[in-house]
Amino acid sequence: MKFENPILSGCYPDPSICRVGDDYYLVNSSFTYYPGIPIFHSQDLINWSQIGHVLTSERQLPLSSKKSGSGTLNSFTGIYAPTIRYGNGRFYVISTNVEHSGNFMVWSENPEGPWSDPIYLDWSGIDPSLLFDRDGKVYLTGTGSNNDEVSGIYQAEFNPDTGAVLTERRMIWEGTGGSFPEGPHLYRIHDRYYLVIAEGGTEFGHMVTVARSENPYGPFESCPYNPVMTHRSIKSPIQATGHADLVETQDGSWWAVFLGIRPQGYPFYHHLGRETYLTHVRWTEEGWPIFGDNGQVSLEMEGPTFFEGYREDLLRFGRDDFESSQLGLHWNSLRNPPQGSFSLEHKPSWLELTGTDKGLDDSGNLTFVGRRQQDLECHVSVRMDFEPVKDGEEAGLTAYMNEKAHYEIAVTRNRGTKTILFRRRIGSLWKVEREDTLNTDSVVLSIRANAITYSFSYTLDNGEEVAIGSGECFYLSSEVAGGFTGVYFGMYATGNGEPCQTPALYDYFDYLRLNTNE
Ligand code: 6LW
Repeated sequence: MKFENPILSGCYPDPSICRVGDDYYLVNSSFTYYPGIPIFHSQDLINWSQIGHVLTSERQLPLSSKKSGSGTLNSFTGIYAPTIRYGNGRFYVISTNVEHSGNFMVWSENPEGPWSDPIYLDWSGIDPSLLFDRDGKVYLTGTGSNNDEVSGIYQAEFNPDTGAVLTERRMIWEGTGGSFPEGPHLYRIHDRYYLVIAEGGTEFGHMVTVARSENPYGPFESCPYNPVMTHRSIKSPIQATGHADLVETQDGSWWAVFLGIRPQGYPFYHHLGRETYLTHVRWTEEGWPIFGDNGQVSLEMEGPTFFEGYREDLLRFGRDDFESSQLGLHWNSLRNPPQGSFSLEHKPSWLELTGTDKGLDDSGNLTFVGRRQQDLECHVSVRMDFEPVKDGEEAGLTAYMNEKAHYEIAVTRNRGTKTILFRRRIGSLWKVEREDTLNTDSVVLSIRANAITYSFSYTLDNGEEVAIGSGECFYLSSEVAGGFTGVYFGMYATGNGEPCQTPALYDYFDYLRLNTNE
């Protein structure tokens, strides 16, 4: 049966997967979004339901910078590429908290969690991975670091119970000469060790390369037809394919999850971030892997034999009316949420956001609850009550790439008058494009997105909809805004330099997909 790529749309980069019996688990990078490292479950590799997050406390996920000293983390840092593995009756997730504590590991006997406190590792570089070998040995593999090491993939033996690195750190493969050899995973397949890595950087030159050896430390023989998967310089709606992780299914077939992008316009840009894709993997008689159709993948491909169709209950779209006492798993805050900044209890069935002094331009902990944009064409809207009592207090709805690239529609107070504004922030450019007086208590704020433009409007209690402005998706793309994330639609509140005295109340958040054929 055919399936559609990406299998996880929106900002779900650097996927890693493991199988336990008939159950598959998958994790992604989460940068400075909190909770961190979303974890998904599937039994067919196509229908994925989020079962939680791996990092759900500030102890596990401190998102204040240790290194920059500024105490804040910009959106390009935080949690990079995790790896999930199962061994010795435990699930392990190993990852990197960039700008904070570096490489760390957490474990749990239950993938839904709770996960352990982080075990910090004496290991440099990023993209750490684990192999639980048949002889009981465990290998820690990762990228080189800036400590004058030759660029390549490094490895040592590892104790997963203590986090101790047991042997010297050794370079095991430099790759095929592409830039940024990273995202390594070591596998024991049949009677060989296979090393799968990414090269070329995570943009349009991205590729997957493979090498193998009789020994976990090499020497590694490079696959004669590397890169085994890339879309560089080919005409495809999917680009930047790379950062793959292999999994063998219960029926003995092989599959790979990996990241890719769906660029728009020309010159190409992508604003949904790097998404999670799936492809079949076949093996040649000589024992080399063939990813997809000779290294290329499509938006529609043949699924595993045990995939029997899409589950309707997993579609995370439609209305969230905040009836539950917990926020849904698809919601994130930006960095650790300020104490008391949001509540689902103060006014049942409403989400209450109380702004701090931090705003959307800051790299600190602002009051923000958002979800990934997962479709190029979609319509999001919220109904909000907000009565600012001081000039500068603000609450609204934002299309947010990072602190230097966001558009928002917001209710505020300006010289004693309640107003509604549309503002664009693009790098060092910042402008309130329009500001109208607002004479109603509640208002519906909307963003309509297509592949080119975000259009903002508000609807008054009398049903009158007012278009207030628009912004190009291009300026919120990774190519312009930088970084490794994708656009989030976020509800936010801020006092713009001092805490808000009044909360903003959100009655519902609607996410409607407008063109499911995209
Ligand atoms: C990830 C690394 C990468 O750790 O970007 O470009 C980092 N490739 O593999 C964040 O996604």
